[in-house]
Amino acid sequence: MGVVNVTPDSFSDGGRWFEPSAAIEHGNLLLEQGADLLDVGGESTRPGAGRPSEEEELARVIGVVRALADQGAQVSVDTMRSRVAAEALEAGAQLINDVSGGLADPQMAPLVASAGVPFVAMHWRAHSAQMDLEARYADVLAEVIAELEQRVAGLLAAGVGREAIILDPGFGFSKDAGHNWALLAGLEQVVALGHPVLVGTSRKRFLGRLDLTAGPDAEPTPPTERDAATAATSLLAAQAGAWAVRVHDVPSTRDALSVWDNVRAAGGARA
Ligand code: PMM
Repeated sequence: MGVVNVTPDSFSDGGRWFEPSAAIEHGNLLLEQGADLLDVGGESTRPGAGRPSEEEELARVIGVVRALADQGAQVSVDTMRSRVAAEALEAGAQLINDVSGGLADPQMAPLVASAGVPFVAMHWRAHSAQMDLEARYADVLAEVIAELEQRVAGLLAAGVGREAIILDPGFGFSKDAGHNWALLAGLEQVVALGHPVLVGTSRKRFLGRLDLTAGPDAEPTPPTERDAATAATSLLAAQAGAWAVRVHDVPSTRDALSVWDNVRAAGGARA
């Protein structure tokens, strides 16, 4: 899944594709580079970010979704708002990616139920302005799994089909670096819930601090220099059984996954 952020303020690619024509061009580049799915989003979810209005979010994403879908791309819409999701579906999106898993908008689950489309339910505790305050766990893996199970139960109760639900442990969302590493280490247990699992580690903060010997005040590497680390986490996610990885730089992750394909084809790796 290639990321098309139509935002002025994303942490990872800071407004580079904010103009619709630039976003569409970028989406086409990601497809050429081997993305199977394009995730179009108009709200930055970086920690501390404010929210755009619904009108602003619609203005950012709908034209881009329509243009890419009209060209035959598989498009997902990254939104927490049911109206944005509904209009994106009308414009040709085939999947809804909601980082709040339906918690931010009570109308989201009924929409997903009636539209019958695949829905990514990510582990989420609070909007960006508060999310770091909620990064408290006794056992992050067990709690994320329990909260994802609660989300599945809520979605099923709203009439969403079990087969429509894709889960995502929500790397970086109310998680500090240690929490993210623990989730990556235990990803197989998330996969064992029996739903397809989406993993979004791309360029996130914890990948900017890889040197275990560096002190807490060491300067992190800038987001655009985290693609090699992202390729490594993508490979680990694939090995743990993830269904898809959400990335900004497609070639580096594509190469990492091709390495795994080749090893598997040669019979040397666990499936
Ligand atoms: N991360 C971001 C945005 N959307 N969606 C899912 N399902 N999973 C994620 O981890 C995720 C997401 C934040 O990254 P960005 O600002 O670079 O898009």
